[in-house]
Formats: sequence, structure tokens, C-alpha cells
Amino acid sequence: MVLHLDMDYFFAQVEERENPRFKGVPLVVGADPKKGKGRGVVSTCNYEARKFGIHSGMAISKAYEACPEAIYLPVNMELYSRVSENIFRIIEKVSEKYEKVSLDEAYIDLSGLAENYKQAERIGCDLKKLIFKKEKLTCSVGIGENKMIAKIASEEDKPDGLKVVKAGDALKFISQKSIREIPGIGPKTEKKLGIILGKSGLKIKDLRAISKKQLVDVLGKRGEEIYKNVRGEDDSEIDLKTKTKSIGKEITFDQDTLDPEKIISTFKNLSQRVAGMAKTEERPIKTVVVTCRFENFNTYSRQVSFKPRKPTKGLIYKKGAKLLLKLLAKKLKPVRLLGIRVIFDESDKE
Ligand code: DCP
Ligand code: CA
Ligand code: CA
Repeated sequence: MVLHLDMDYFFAQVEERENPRFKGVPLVVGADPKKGKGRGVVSTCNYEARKFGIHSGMAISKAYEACPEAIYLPVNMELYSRVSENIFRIIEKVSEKYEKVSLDEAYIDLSGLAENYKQAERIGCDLKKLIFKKEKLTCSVGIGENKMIAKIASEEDKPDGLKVVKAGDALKFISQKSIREIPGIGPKTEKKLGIILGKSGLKIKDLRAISKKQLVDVLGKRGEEIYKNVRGEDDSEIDLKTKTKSIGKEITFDQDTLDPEKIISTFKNLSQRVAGMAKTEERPIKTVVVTCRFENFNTYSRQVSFKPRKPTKGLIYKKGAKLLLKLLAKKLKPVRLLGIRVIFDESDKE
């Protein structure tokens, strides 16, 4: 069993959360419309704006034409990434066996977690509640026997949906859906298939009339998969994330420098940023690695390991500065680049 989770109107919903006066009125996140003369596209919009026909990828000038009175906001990617990280932290609490598809979307492997669809539904419901409690955001969840069914199910009751499709119901569930719901069927494939069947607006069940041979002739290897997909089958695997092994940051000076104050303050700043990133992993670190590149491009790394400890900026800076000073004392040349990296402890079991 597979669970697919997708945040509702993600960028726009985050903006609504940050500023409740954007709620209930059309809100568009994307390029600046510049009173209709703007270039660029809509990233996304809330459901009120969708009523005007506005959608992701649409030219922002067209969106403005459709609804000039909407609120238009620029893309604040830093904010959405931060929220996304928080959401994936919550997903991780439910299961480590998940695939991150994008900032707002994941598949979770339910094998070993749920023995039947009732238990699976419970997990989906709890996960939605947890995300809402912690982040005040809604998402839609779909559960099915494979990735494709789970994904189509999560679209079913959007926004704030929870749809479970039992194995026996999958074939019927997808029959009347547009073939565009099958992952990988875009406008081009849709057109080719329309030509074979001599009609447009194809439903998934329509494709069951095409032989495997004909699908392969027209679509190549992908045709074989589509032959299975329209019959409710999907053998694609959940691409499990591998745990982050290390986190680091480096910086190249605008000009090579020998100024100890500049080197130390830059190093302090790097340590702080690495500590900030490492903290979100909520795991201890066991090694600090320092890298230094000199004006002649010779690059040296030094590292120190210790008993696993929390990645505080004090610890990272103290361990790193000691390595750096030793290195600089030996090879004194103008510094071009500084880097610091922390390696997580792999032995931790929750
Ligand atoms: N996105 C984008 N440009 C696109 C499509 C998406 O910038 N052409 C961004 C903005 C979306 C986010 O990715 O908020 C997630 O995309 P989705 O396709 O999941 O769409 P939404 O989450 O916005 O809406 P829905 O409620 O339909 O999932
Ligand atoms: Ca989404
Ligand atoms: Ca998505």
C-alpha cells in the first residue's frame, strides 16, 4: 500500500497562513503583473482565483486580464522551502520510507505500517491532522495499491481530501478519469492517442481498447507501461530518500585575503549557517571538516571526529577554528575559499 500526499495550493496557502487577509479573496503567487504588461507566469493561486480560470503556468498578463482585482504576490521561495522542510520532518515521524517528489509532495510506503485499508486510512487521517496542527496547512492524501492509484486518489477530493481506493475498486475508480491523470501522459501523448482512437477527451477506459503492440508502436517503451497503467497496474518503486550524510557550506572571498579578522569572522558566520542547517536534521554530528583553498588553488581539508554531539554553532565553530588555525599556521598564503562541513552520526537509531 502506498500513500500519496500533496499540499493544497501550496505557495498560496502558505501566503494565506502568513497573512489571513489574503484568505477568501483571489490570491495569485507569481511574476509581477505590472497592470497587465508583466511578463512571466503564475506559480500558483488559491481556489478563489481558480474560479476565474487562473492556473499554474499561465501567463501572468492573462491572469491579470481574467481577474485584475486579485492580490498578486511575488514568489517567496525561501519561506516555502522552510515550510516544506517542516512538513517533511512531520512525514519522517510517520515513516522513514518515503519519496520526496517536490517541495509539496511525497509518497509514503505503508508496507509494514498498515495491514489493511482501514489502518492505512487512520495513518492518512493522523498525518493530515498533525500537519494541520503544526503548520496550519491542509493537504490531500490518497491511498492505493500502487503509486499511480495513490496519486490519482489524492486528486479526488482536493482540497483537504482523504481518499482510499481499495485494491478491488481501483480499476473502476480510474475508468472514467481523463488519461491526463496517468503520470507521464501530457498533451503530446494525449494527441497521439486521440489520433489512434479518432476522438478527443479520452478516458482511461478508452485506452483499454488499444493493443499493447499498437501502444508500443506509437509510444515506444513507455507504451508498455501505459498498457499496464490503464489496467490499474503500476510497478514503479518508491524512490526512498537516503539520509543526509553531511551538510556544509563554503564561501569564496571577493578578494584573496590574509586578514585574520576577516578570515575568522567569515568562518564564524559559516559555522553559524552550517549549525542552522544541521539543526533541522535533529541528529547528532560526529565529525567537523574544514576546507581551505589558497590563492594558488591548492586546497586542503582537515577533520576531527568526536563522540556524537548536538550540532551547536559553538561546537562547530570551536572544533573548526582549531583545525583552521593549525592549517593556516603551516601554510600561510592568501586565502581564496573557506568551507566547513559536519558529518552526521550514522549509528543513531530512534
Ligand atoms: N508550481 C510552480 N509552477 C508550476 C507548477 C507549480 O511554481 N507550473 C509551484 C507552486 C505550487 C507548487 O509548485 O504551489 C506545488 O504545485 P502543485 O502542482 O502541487 O499545485 P498547488 O499545490 O499549487 O495546487 P494543488 O492544490 O492543485 O495541488
Ligand atoms: Ca499541491
Ligand atoms: Ca505537487
